[in-house]
Amino acid sequence: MLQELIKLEQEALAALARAGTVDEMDAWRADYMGKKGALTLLLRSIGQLPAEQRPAAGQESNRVKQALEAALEGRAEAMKQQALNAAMAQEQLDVSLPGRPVTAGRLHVVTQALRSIYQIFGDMGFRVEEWRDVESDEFNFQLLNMPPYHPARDKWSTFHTTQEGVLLRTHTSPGQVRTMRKYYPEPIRVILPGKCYRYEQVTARAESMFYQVEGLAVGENITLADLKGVLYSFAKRMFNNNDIRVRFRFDYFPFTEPSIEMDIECFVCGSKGCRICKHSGWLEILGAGMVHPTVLRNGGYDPAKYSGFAFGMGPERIALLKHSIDDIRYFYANDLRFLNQFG
Ligand code: FA5
Repeated sequence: MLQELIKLEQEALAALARAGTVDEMDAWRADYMGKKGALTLLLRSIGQLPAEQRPAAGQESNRVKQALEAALEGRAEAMKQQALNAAMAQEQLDVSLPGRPVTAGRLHVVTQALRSIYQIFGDMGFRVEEWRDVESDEFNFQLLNMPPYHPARDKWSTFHTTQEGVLLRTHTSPGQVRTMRKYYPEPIRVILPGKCYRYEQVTARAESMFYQVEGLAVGENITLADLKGVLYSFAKRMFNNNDIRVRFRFDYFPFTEPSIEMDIECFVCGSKGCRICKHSGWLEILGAGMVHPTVLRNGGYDPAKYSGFAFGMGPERIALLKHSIDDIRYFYANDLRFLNQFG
């Protein structure tokens, strides 16, 4: 028995030395130490030995078992070390390689224009308020003095949704009544930036998705002169030019009375006429007017006591002018060669 144990030990150690992979080591463990392994079977047979031989055989078999377990552990450790050394040799860090440049992001040119607008109106005491892109027909049209079938609705080619009375806002003006209802009876001075959507032909000066910044002031004794003063100060600061030429012309909006639009001299062509200014030398950047009494009433303010002005400007149009860009479609075409030129 003792001879057999010693023979088994030598054989097992030799086999272990040949095992070069984890699978081979698992097979070795099954061959010798598993349920039907050679050592296990030998240990089981000790019970059948004559009583006087059993203690010596038991002792020796324990020693062999421990020796094999220790050998297995040592072999596993050696293999781990080998794998680590191989990996380290292969994956050496080459500190002389140049690093990959980190490309810094920048603000989109329209975001820059929006932030300048917030800054300028912020300095004049206007706070920023945001409303929803998906609007109701009620706020986009009805409360702005455009009941169903009002012909002025045609001015805003609309994306309707499959849900009756729900649409993508065509302008930021629905925020006027929402803001009045929120702040009544406080005086109001807010700007309402956000995206607008129009189902119209995309051209060099018109996108189907674009930003507007609405402005609204409501209080006592607010006049058209206040509106013109605010817009003119804005234009001077936005274009960094105290001598900037602007012009106000009468316009029509159902929700303002009187209504005006503000044009700025076209910097793109130096007022000579180009496709951006439709060859007129002027570019319309906003519509505005005195808040219509019906709209004031819809917002909760009594037109006998309160008055107000409102305007809606297009930051993309302002960015076109500011940077002498001749096509609005560049803004959202996501061409970095264009966008990287700003900021
Ligand atoms: C309006 O949308 C009115 N809600 C503006 C307003 C507000 C009037 C408050 C009175 C009181 P209009 O459709 O003209 O008006 O658009 C206003 C501005 O948004 C335009 O001057 C222009 O700068 C910009 N804009 C309009 N349509 C587009 C478009 N398709 N692409 C880019 N900018 C546009």
